[in-house]
Amino acid sequence: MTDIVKSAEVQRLLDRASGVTETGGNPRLKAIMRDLLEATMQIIEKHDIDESEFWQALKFLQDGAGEFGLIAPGIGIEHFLDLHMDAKDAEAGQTGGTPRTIEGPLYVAGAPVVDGDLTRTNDVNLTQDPDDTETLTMSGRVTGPDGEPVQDALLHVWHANSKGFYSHFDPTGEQSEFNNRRRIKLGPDGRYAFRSKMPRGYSCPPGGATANLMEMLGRHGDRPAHVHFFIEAPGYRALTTQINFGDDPHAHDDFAFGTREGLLPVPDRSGGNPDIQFDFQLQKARSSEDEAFSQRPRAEA
Ligand code: MBD
Ligand code: FE
Repeated sequence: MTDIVKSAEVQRLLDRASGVTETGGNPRLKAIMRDLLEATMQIIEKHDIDESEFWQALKFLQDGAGEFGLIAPGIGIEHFLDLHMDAKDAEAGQTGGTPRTIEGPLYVAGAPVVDGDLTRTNDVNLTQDPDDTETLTMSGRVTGPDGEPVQDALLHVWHANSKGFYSHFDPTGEQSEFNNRRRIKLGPDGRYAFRSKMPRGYSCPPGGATANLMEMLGRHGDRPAHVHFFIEAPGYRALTTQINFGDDPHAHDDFAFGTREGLLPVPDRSGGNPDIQFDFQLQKARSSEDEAFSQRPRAEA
């Protein structure tokens, strides 16, 4: 009796509201909008959502708009995009190599490019600000599908400081621009090595939209300590990934669902400070599009 979404009247409403009965506009957007509206109506119907709830939900989205980039990983949608891309890759036979995982909202374009060709340099340091914590060292190789060294790769690295804050987004205002952010230009052997200050896991800003939502869902808003990477190199498919510290208490309980099998190295602390040896394997690019990162809007500095 109250299941009216499939009625002729509501279906006509959906056609008109999404513009599919008009000649102008963007056909793809129209089709997506129609399905989005219909799914929303079905949820309203299924859960008998009333006016108060609907407008309160809109107010939550309005007030929380500044945190959409954080809500998206928090509710698992950013991870789902990875799973969707993985499934398409599997169907196309484009598999293998280091798994992709979420970019997250805290990349900043324009980080300093530093020489990381290990035949010329042996000290790449990401941390320019004082940070009273252990030094992290990380090194390894970037190879292709056959284990061949990837030449002239650009390794973008970014991570939090020991308080769990990222430069450019630090609420304390204490970090200088691009602290713990670099683009490392590798040499012909594909080897990389850098040092920085050990990051702490990220937590959602207290009192913000994401933290409030997590609380209402009975969840926490914490991530394990982690280091983000973009890798780009001529002839290879661009990779967005991150390593999460395998010995962090949240290693298997990441609020953003960014941890994946194969991306959870446990640091070697036998030398006193944490050291991670980690090799990246890239896929070959099948087109120039493969070599580029997504067109996601990003912060710039
Ligand atoms: C982060 O540092 C992060 O990487 C993600 C995905 C979400 C919030 C904070
Ligand atoms: Fe992060």
